Amino acid sequence: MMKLHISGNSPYARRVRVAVRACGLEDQVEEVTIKGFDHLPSESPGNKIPVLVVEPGLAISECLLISRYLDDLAGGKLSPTDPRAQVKQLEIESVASVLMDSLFARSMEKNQRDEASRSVAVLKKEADRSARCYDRLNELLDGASTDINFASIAVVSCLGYADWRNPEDDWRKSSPALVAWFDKMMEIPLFAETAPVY
Ligand SMILES: N[C@@H](CCC(=O)N[C@@H](CS)C(=O)NCC(=O)O)C(=O)O
Repeated sequence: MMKLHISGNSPYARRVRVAVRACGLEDQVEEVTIKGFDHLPSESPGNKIPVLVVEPGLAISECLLISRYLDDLAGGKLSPTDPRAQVKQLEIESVASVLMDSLFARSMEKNQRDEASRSVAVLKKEADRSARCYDRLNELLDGASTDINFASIAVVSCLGYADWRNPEDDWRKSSPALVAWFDKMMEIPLFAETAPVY
């Protein structure tokens, strides 16, 4: 059994947790909730989650790489085969990846630094970056299907994280098409059951 080390509210881990379910690999991947960053497996030199320990001494980190590996094992369910559709999905997934990093960077700046050492310039730069990403996702997901794929997994995971850690973004206000799409996605059990709890 492979072991996927996670924390319940991590948006990066959520991408993999959804991929495991969408690929039907629950019987091959055990989720292990970390007890803290001092307790990560030795196979994770970066000391970040998610990390997938495939077997003792052999592990993959980075949510994108872990998800691709699992999807390959499952025979490729999460990416379209049509080249044009593939590019469109990669665009969506890439914008969502940038947004996730931007949300996470701001969350770290706000929650892991005392007020005196917080950088207003970094917070502003990242808030502007996030705003541009919401706008683009609002265009890209306008009328989109509710298919489960790498792109939709990435977008749902970062919007769920934004609601928790960056509620001041109020992305729903300026992104009506994204709201309509996100609300439909959240009716799908694998998204509902992996949502952050706070
Ligand atoms: N690029 C990594 C980012 C993973 C990441 O930053 N995870 C956070 C938890 S949400 C973490 O482990 N943070 C610990 C740290 O920054 O030291 C990925 O895509 O998986």
